[in-house]
Amino acid sequence: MTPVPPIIRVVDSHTEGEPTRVIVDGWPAPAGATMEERREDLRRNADHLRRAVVCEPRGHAAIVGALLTPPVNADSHSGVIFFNNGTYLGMCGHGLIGVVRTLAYLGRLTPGVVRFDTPVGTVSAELNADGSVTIENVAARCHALDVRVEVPGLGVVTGDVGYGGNWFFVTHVSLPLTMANVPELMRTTQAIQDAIDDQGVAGGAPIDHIELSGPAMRADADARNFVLCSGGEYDRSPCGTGTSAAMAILHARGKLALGDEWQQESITGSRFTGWLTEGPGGELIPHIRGTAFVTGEATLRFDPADPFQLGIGSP
Ligand code: PYC
Repeated sequence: MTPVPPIIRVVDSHTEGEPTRVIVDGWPAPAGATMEERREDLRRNADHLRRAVVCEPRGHAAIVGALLTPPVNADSHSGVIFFNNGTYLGMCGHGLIGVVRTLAYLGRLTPGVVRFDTPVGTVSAELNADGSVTIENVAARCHALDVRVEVPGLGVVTGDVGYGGNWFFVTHVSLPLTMANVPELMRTTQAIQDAIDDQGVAGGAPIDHIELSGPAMRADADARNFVLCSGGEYDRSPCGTGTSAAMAILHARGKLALGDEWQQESITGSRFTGWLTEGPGGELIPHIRGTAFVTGEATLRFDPADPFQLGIGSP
C-alpha cells in the first residue's frame, strides 16, 4: 500500500463550472510502464489517497482529481490519470482543460500543442490566446443506436451508446433539463444506470455515464445536457468525453458532418464548442474548446491522529 504522505499540494480550477483538482506535489509516483498499469497501481495500492484528496472533508463529490506522472511517450509533456469520488476515469475533457490552465498558471506549460498520455491513449491540448483551451481527444465512436433498457419506475428507455474516452448511454427524457430539476434528474439517471448495470445492454459495453440530451436554452447552443458521472455525481460542465460520444452518435445519425461545430450547453448553462475530424485510419477525432479558471491552491495535510485522515466513510 502506498504510504500516506504528510502533505500533498494541489491547484484547484473549474472548467465551465466543473471542478478539477490537479495534484502538483507530494503524491508518490504510481508504478507501471504504461498509463493503464499506473492506473491499476493506483486502484490497487493508492485508493486511500484518491478518497483522501477528492472526498470530504478536504473535497466534495463533484471534484475530479488529476494526477500528473512522467510521460510514457517521448514527445508527451506528462501522463495524467483522472479520478473522482468513486473511481478512475479513462479520459476527462473538462479535467484536461483544467490541467492545461493549471500548468500555464504554474509556468510549467510549453507553448503550442502539448501531448498528454492517459490510460485510454494520448491526447493533445493547446492554450489559445483568449485563454480558452482546445483539446484533441482519443477517437470517439457510436457503439449502438436505439438500445432499449427496462428501467423500474420509468418503463422502457431507448438511447444510444457511444464512447468518447468514457462510455455513455445518451437518451432523452420529458423532464426539462433545468437546475431546479437536478434532484429528479439525478434519480432518473441513476435508475437508468442501475438498470444498465443489471441488464448488461449493448453487448455488455462498460457504460458508466448517463447523458440526457434536450433542447438548448441558450440562443448560441445546439443542445443542452445533463450527465451523471461514474461516481454518482453530475457534471457541471457539458462533459468533454460526453460531448465527444454525443458527436459520434450525431455523426452516425447523419446529423453532424465532419468539421461542423457543435455547441453543447451544460445543465449549468456553460458551453463547450466541439467538432469532429477524421483520423488517419478513418476514425472520428473529437475536438473540444472550453475555458477553465484557477480557483485556489492548497496544501492538504494528513495528520495520523485525524480520524478522518483518509476521508469520511473510508474503510
Ligand atoms: O469532461 O469528460 C469530461 C468529464 C467526465 C467526467 C466529468 N467530466
